[in-house]
Amino acid sequence: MDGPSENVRYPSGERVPAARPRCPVCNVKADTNMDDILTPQELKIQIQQNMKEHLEKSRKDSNAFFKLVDRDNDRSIVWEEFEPHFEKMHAADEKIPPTEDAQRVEDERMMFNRSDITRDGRLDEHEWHVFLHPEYSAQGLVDIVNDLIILYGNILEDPCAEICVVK
Ligand SMILES: [Ca+2]
Ligand SMILES: [Ca+2]
Repeated sequence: MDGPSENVRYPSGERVPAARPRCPVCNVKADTNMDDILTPQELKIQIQQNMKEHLEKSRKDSNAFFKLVDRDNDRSIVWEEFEPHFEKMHAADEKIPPTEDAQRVEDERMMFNRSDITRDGRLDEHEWHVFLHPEYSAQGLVDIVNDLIILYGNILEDPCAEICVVK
């Protein structure tokens, strides 16, 4: 802890309180006045900046991925164009190849169709971004919350379900 020792006293004799402990992450750019203390306002500004940067990066990445997946260059992606990429996207973090897991394919297809805001069976660049990053869409957030409610509702109804989810 930095700050005055117990021997530091005001002229009145009252002990000067020790400074707050240094924030271990205060050397980050969020501490705009460099006082080693993050105020709620500094933190809020940094979080907003991080979200903006993440959104810009995710848009850039999804636009590059869009061009790769859109084989016929018609500026829209149908499920059949995406499906060959599905396994590659998730192969590293799953024991069973995702395309061999019928439930996994069904869930992914549901997410694909859910992102098709215009309901024309194809994802344009905006819909594609919503598909890859539902957290940036109001409807995507609602869908995520509803999925969690259903998931945890099922767990509460079936005491065995939690064990199954952990596996
Ligand atoms: Ca296409
Ligand atoms: Ca569409």
